[in-house]
Amino acid sequence: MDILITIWEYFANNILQKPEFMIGFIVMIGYILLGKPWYETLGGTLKAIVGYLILMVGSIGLTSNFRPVLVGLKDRFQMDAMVIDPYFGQNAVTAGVEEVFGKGFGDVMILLLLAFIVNIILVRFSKYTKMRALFTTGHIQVQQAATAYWLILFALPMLSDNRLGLLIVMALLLGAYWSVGANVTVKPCQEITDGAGFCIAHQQMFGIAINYWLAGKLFGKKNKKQDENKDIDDIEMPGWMAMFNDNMVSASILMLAFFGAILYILGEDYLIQGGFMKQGDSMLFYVIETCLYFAVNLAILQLGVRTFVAELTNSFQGIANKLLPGAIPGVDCAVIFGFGSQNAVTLGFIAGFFGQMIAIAALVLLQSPVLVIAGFVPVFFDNGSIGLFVNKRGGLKATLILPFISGICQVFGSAIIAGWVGMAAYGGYLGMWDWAIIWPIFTVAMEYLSYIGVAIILIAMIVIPQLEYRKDKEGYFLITEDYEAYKELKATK
Ligand code: ASC
Repeated sequence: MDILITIWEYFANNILQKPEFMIGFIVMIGYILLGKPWYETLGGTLKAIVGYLILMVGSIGLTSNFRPVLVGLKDRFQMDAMVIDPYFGQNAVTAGVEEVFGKGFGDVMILLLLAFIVNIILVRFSKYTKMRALFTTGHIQVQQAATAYWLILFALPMLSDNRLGLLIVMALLLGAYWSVGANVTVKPCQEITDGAGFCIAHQQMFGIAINYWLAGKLFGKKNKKQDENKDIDDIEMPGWMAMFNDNMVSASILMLAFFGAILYILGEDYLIQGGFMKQGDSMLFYVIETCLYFAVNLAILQLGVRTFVAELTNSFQGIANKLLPGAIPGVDCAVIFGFGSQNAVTLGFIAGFFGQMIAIAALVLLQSPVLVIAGFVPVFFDNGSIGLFVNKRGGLKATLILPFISGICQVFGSAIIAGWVGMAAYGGYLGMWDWAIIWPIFTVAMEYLSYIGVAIILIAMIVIPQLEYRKDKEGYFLITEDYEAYKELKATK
């Protein structure tokens, strides 16, 4: 038994939690199952790993460039506030969980194993469960497990002395959330990517599905003449504004206007003290460089996506043919930035940021006991991807309005839940869409209905894919198995 645990821990530490190697591992297994020669298998695996590493250079570049700037607002205005960001959320759990509940969370590896098994079983029996998505983003699962641990212990304190019970509740809740959440993004992702064959396994899966649905309902393209309902990339800008059609130019200008303003609010003195800028450097050129890095990192991220997505989805045929029929891989939300309208990413991000700013101002004005500082990861990765999705169905209007509302919800939702469960006192909360809106609802259900609440959540999760399947029995599996045939099916209807 010990040896098995050691092997699993080695796998979980080095592969499962490192999405670049997890993707490489999946590609390798997929090509082996397809019977590809060793050199193609090796080549595909290496390309997938390199591609994912490139994506991470872009993603980490964005975060490390802009996170400190946003967090700086906290120090600059001497606010005692909690930062909504996965990294700060995880730190808060590490710092506080022992003090609050008298025990730390040492079972991450076992939990990951159990939840991964739950995910695989649910997908293996997709014929019955209708769940089609394999989660591949272990670094996200670890962050979520930490937050879920706190929320579950808070709501079900009797589990605190029952290690096995706690593990079972966590594995079931998280395993179901991962399987169902990724599954609800299957259709939006296939529609955006013209059937690229992946879905999202991240922190705003319900956020994407709900906003995509809302975009169709509220901003659907019924009136094609209206410019605001058009895909942003199809809007022809008049005269000099045509430069906004180039997404590198538009991202640079928007970031200069918007992030430039924030940098000036922080001020030269603060930036020098904080080590962002060197004494004697030009503030103007520091601002230009910092803001333009947004477009640079976005371009790197897209190169990474282009490098590995084809390898992943081609090789996954092997897994879908032999092991998990009808399944597709669930990947980081950043992967979607390789598709769709890039301008929608930037606009969604900025609209979300305005939403967050307004919500933060409201907390200050209302003298809320919990104040929030915007974290870069939720504000960009959530609202950028929501913007990209809703643009497809609702054009410019949807891209400005829905991420704006999401920004408001992220701040209020996080302030309420983190204040209530006591995480705010430790300086951070995960803050991503599903964790600001869906998991607080789960927590209320568990707090007030105890195990019945857990059962209700699980039943609701199990029912969601069934309802989706009922709505479109013919197309439901076709959409992942053969997107061209799916489109023909839809065209004939
Ligand atoms: C997160 C998180 C990250 C980013 C990254 C986006 O939620 O913890 O590091 O999003 O996955 O590419």
